[in-house]
Amino acid sequence: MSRAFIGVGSNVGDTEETIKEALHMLDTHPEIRVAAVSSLYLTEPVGYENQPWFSNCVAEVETVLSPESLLDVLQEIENNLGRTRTIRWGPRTLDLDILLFDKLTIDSERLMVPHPRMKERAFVMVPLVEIAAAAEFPDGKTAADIGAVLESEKKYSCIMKKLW
Ligand code: A4P
Ligand code: MG
Repeated sequence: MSRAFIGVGSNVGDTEETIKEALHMLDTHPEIRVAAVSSLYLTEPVGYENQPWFSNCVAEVETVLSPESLLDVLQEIENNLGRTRTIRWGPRTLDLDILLFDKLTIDSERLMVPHPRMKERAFVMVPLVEIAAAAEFPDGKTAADIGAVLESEKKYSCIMKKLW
């Protein structure tokens, strides 16, 4: 059994409903169990700024799937929930990213774990620290360690509002 963390984001349509539905689909998958979900945060868009604010949360899952098979499931859920995306970092109905998968480092064309941009992103790190401050990266650093770096760089307090 592996433990993974999934970053969940949405900024098109009824974001809260979409995210609830996505978490339900994950949890009802026979080979995935959702063990914890963070608060839902309303966050300022990062990267491409001329778009609506995002709803973001992080889910901890237990799974017997390989990382690649977990990614297949995430992409199927994104497609089922009608994801439309035309601009990189632009608006999307649903984005499901694998943040961490056990303590593995994966660097393939299809999958990079830990997610390459997560350490600089408060919309990922704040919810991750909330549910799993002790979660370890492959180098042994914890989510709390990375969160503390963001905080010291004053990036931790990007505008965020708790929705749940
Ligand atoms: N891929 C590689 N590694 C992974 C991984 N760890 N998890 C590949 C999931 N997918 C991974 O992803 C493109 C390809 O990345 C996939 O086919 C997969 O093989 P995508 O989701 O279709 O494309 P994208 O959304 O443009 O890229 P990505 O990487 O999801 O974007 P980011 O970097 O996550 O940025 N601001 C706020 N406030 N909140 C947000 O949630 N999200 C983004 C998206 C930008 N700004 C945001 C937010
Ligand atoms: Mg993605």
